[in-house]
Amino acid sequence: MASNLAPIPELYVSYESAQKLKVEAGTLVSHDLTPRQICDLELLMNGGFNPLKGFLSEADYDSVVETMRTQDGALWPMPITLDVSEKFAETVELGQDIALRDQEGVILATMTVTDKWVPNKSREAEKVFGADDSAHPAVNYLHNHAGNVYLGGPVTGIQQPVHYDFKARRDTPNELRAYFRKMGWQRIVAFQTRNPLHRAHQELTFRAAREAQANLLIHPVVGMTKPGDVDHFTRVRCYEAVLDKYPSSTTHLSLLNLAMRMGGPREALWHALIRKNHGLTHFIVGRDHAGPGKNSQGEDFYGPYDAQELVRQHQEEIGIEMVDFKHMVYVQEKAQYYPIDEVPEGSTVLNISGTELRRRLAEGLEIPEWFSFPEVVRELRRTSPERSKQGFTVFFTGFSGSGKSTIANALMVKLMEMGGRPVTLLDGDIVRKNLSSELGFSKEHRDLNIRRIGYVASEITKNGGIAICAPIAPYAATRRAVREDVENFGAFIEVHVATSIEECERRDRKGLYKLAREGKIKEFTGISDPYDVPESPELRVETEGTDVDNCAHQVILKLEQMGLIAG
Ligand code: PPS
Repeated sequence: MASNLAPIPELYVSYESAQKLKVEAGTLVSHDLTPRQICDLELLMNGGFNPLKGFLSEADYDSVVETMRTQDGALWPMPITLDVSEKFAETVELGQDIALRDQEGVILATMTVTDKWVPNKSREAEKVFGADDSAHPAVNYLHNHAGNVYLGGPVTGIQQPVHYDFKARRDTPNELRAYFRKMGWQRIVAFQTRNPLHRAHQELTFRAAREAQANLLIHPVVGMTKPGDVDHFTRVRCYEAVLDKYPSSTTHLSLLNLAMRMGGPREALWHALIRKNHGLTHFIVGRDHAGPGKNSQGEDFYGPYDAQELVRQHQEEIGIEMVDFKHMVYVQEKAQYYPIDEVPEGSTVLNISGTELRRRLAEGLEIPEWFSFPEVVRELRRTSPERSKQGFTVFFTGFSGSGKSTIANALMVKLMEMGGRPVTLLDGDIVRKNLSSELGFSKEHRDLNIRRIGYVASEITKNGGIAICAPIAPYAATRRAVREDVENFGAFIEVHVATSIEECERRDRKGLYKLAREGKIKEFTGISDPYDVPESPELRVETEGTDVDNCAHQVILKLEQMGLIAG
């Protein structure tokens, strides 16, 4: 299969029209795009999502969810939707143009709203991602981050989102097509990745290029990947570090600002379509492509080769050839990588999983040269120092009067005695005095309060400090959101201070329970407002019959066990 490298349609208007539109759009209702929507919009505008002309209409959305095709029959497995809040949706009428802006308020596009509807998110989760299970990152996004109303309609592109990093390595589909034309490349195989390249990947990409007799495009995703992945800055430095291991006349590195959904088979198909739009003729699909990890029962969401199966069924229609690969493993006796099904009998197979790699980085252990390149390991160690040097957050949750603050204080003193990292205590009362003085105790205000705490804690964690938080934090979904914020940068240790409501009320240190019973304080947690008991916190401490010192010591032991403080 040789490529057709003619330019593909974009949604941008001319430079002159864009200048005019920018001024005219000043009067339009504005939607501030989320980071994921910015990624989607960029690929809509530059033709990466060709043939889509905008965010999906309701009919196209239904059709894509149910059949993986738009209404007019075009293969499109992933719903590209503009989710907004109910409040914003009320300000928009059908037929109205709205301005789509980035997070700094810069206008990127306008959209004529042709459709507005409340989606059935559970159906979307079941059909697109295979299960309505929030352990799936995209399902979690759908239920806990995405707005409840979808807007659909054609998009008029004004300008690309601004990127300040790695500018020279970012290419639109038409820029890549032009590059391939210039180089005279006819057959080009794409390698999609969200991980640093280790030796197995290099071997796999070499083999793929050889098998397909094609040039190689390393095409990593730098938009949004799976929560917990190595950040794209580090990864791109890693890719650059190994680029000279490839022949420069046949290999190119280009960054793709895609927001992945980790949708396995459907996602693989989507990736193939995106690569076709970028002028590729071949596409590598390995084991567990775009896999989301385990479901809430601890099982895989998809079979390891489901993605290959689905792409195989549609490759002809898309016009891209799949290069499928089995899992690559290192064979010690041969000092070489082999696909797992081609390993010579009786030989010793070595493999380091992603989890094992993270453990070795976290504990400062050796990472052998057969596994990765020293240049890559050096970059990874710069970003992820061993655990006992990283920041982390201890997040206490429990009823008012459960003893959170007292234990948190004791823990702070113990950690300060050990030294090494700055410690900050974000106690419920202190936060409400300083960060959240205008907030009350409605669900909305509590969520805001906890998200603020989470934001500060994640910044502290990122910068190598220890954040100790001690709010009530009654809602599981909000605690999870904070966990996600923090885990981008370091460990999150949820400690449930499991004092019963009866005991808290009996102690009633601040006299608040009495007032709550008398109805003088409304929405009081445990009395007239709910508390979701943490299902699987890192630690649960019982305060009845255990003194404060001992409770704080249990946290210290947990931290030691997790490698966060040197033993
Ligand atoms: S939340 O839900 O996490 O935002 O609450 P938090 O900020 O931790 O609450 C801090 C203290 O506010 C006092 N207080 C109440 N608690 C619960 N419900 C109601 N309605 C309420 N009104 C005031 C309470 O003493 C909390 O203090 P702690 O430190 O938990 O005892």
